[in-house]
Amino acid sequence: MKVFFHTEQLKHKPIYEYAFGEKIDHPETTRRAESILKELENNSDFEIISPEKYPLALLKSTHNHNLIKSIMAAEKLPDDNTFYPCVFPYHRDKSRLNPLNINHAGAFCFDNGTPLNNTTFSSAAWSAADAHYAAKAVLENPDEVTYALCRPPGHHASKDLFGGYCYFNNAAIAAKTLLTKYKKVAIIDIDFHHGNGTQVLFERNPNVLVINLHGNPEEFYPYFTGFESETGVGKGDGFNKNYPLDRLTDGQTYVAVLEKALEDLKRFDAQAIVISAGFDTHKDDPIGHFYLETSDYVTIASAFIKYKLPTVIVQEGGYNEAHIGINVRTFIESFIKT
Ligand code: Q9C
Ligand code: ZN
Repeated sequence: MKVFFHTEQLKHKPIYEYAFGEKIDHPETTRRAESILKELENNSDFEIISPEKYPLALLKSTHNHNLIKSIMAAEKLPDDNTFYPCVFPYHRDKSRLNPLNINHAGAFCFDNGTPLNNTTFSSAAWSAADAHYAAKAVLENPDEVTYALCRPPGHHASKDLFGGYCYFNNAAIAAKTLLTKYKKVAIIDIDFHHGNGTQVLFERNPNVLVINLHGNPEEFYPYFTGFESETGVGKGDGFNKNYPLDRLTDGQTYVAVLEKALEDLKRFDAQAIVISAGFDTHKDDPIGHFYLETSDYVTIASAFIKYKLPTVIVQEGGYNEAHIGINVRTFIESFIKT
């Protein structure tokens, strides 16, 4: 299996965040990617490929140019300085906006857990590159499932807003790449958190079906989106599906809901899929609240494999550094044709 990863992605190192008023070690560490790499390196089932260049044109067609400039503005920060947006102008007054002023980055951000430093742009751009090249590889060879080891993750980022440890929406970049060949693409988001960014990026698009399984937003981040009533907008109505699940949902319940949810792939006539794969659904995840076991990722993979569709797997969350590597390997190796 082709695995896409660039070492620049290890430069962005958020140190802390505020969670429920407490300063905590930032969960989105480089050790997550290292744990995954450790499981995939020196294993003949996996070929780790460094993407050639980052897809600037795709980034610009997916995100507000001033959002991109804002994240780039942080490249001028000194090494020991990290900017935490914490003022979010609700009116987003464009007349005052100067994307080169780092203090204005809050105009493009929706929480205070997604800091900017002088390595953030590069790491996030190369993370997006993984998703783009993984999708390109599927365009060339539709029978081979590919894996983009994206980090920082992407599914909380929308056109105008970064947040939730996400800067650029990697899954959206993969989907857009697939759309150059396939008319109908589905994104299935199995991260613990609702993929609010992915939802809003495609909510008006009837050619992209977005399916999301996640912790009930009444109780869990991102709180304001992920309800069943969000079904898409305008022409896209009917092409967004949310499945909020209870705290401590186990593998059996999870897979039953997933299998039901995936029946829409047939009705929609999906020609290719992107799996936004978060592993913060594991029972030992420090920030997720489901109760999945490592073996459940095999069953989850089987639910997808049944559809025999060209597939790109895009890494999202998963914060237990001891387990994430094994969980990722367990999941993705299930897709290798034998
Ligand atoms: N300071 C992903 O799994 N916690 N993101 C917010 C606010 C955010 C998780 C606390 C959790 C985001 C990709
Ligand atoms: Zn998550």
